[in-house]
Amino acid sequence: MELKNKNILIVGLGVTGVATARFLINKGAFVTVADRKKEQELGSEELLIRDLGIKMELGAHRIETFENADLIVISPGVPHTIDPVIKAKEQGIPVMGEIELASRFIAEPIIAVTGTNGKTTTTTLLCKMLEESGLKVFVGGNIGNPLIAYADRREKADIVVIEVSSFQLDTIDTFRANVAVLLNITEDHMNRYSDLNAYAKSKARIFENQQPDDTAVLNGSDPVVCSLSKDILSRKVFFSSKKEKGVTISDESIISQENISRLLADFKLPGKHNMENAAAASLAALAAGGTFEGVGSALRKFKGLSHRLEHINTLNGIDFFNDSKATNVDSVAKALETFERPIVLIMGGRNKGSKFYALRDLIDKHTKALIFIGEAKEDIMAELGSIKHVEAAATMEDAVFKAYHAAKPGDIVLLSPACASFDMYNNYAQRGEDFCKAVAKIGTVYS
Ligand code: UMA
Repeated sequence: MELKNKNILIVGLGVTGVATARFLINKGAFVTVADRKKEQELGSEELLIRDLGIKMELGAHRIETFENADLIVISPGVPHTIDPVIKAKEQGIPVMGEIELASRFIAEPIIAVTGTNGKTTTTTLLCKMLEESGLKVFVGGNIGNPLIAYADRREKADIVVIEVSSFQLDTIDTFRANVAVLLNITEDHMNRYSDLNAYAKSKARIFENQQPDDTAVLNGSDPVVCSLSKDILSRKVFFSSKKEKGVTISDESIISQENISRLLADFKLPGKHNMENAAAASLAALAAGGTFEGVGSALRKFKGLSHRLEHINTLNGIDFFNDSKATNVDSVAKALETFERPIVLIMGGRNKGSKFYALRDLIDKHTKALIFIGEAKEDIMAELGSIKHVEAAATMEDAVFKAYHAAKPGDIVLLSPACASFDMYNNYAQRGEDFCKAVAKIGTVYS
């Protein structure tokens, strides 16, 4: 693909836009970056790229700029359905996402992981398994490190592992994953997709360009994933998890049933969902050339990631868990199912168009009190308020103190919001850190 002297428009100036701009400049393109934010709303990191000789168009998007480009590269957070993009496509101007562009410049095998929940845990674990097998790995994508940064790099890895979101899959064309993993599909991002079917179709695009010698790793316990598997051309391997039976696999072309059970016996993170993530990562790693020993070693060492059912402290016999990454209903359901003890649940934030009532039965069974935070307070209250002791909190600290008073020794206080964090924080990590800070304060006030 020739980029030299081409007029290329990048839409969105976040981490993807910055990395794409650097890549394109290195390829000799004339680059313009458009972002609907004003200059004063952008960070210094973003504005630095101006020094590379890049044109910036900030504030509202101008249709002429889109129509005058030779190619448009859009960031994942920019819907491919916005007016200027549609108009440019009508004029025959090619539009692609950064994953598509990057993949055209990558010769190494690619393993891609998608799903509604568990992507980052699985991607990280998979990377560790391959590293423990002696391979040099690049890990990136939706995890926070754009794939285009790898395409731009001189030093190459043996294998590329990426987390991909539905947003990124919406703008692929020829992108091919040698091993593709689909963990699960439940409702999420309903403020961007018309319904679950549209969202699921976007996720299934991870298999779109696979060939018969590629591998698809699929969750056989997930009905939506199973319904999408008919059209996949590559070798399909399903993993299924049952609480009593552990994980079973559909065929032994990658590893025997006995050996996968032996491997997973060494994995200690709580919850059925984590066992599914571990099974998916093991199958993908082995399909991509990882060794049995390497996979086993990573499974034994893996301690889990921050903000995902992370145990923070035990105070007065009450265990505090930070699950700030749980931004949709299904991930909260998985968190609730993990514990046998009574839970005081802190939830809320910015509503992503979720159906909170889907949590009614689980909340009824597992929780003793609910504390609501953020913008979505009223929405959640309307759907769940009648079933439990409920309180609204003004801040995270207020929520954590209220939760502490509602709990008894032996109970669990769980932050698992079912909402995005953007009403109160820059991201879920900042929200999780605020929760930890409030837990630490309880420690000092009541110790
Ligand atoms: N913007 C426009 N016009 C629009 C819409 C947005 O100009 O119509 C601008 C915004 O003003 C903003 C920029 O686009 O300045 C943001 O672009 P972006 O949201 O794509 O931000 P990046 O920093 O490039 O982050 C993206 C992913 N963000 C999203 O998908 C929303 C990051 O995933 C990802 O880590 C990063 O690329 C590297 O690949 C985040 C995420 O929340 C973590 N992902 C979702 C999830 O995991 O659920 C999918």
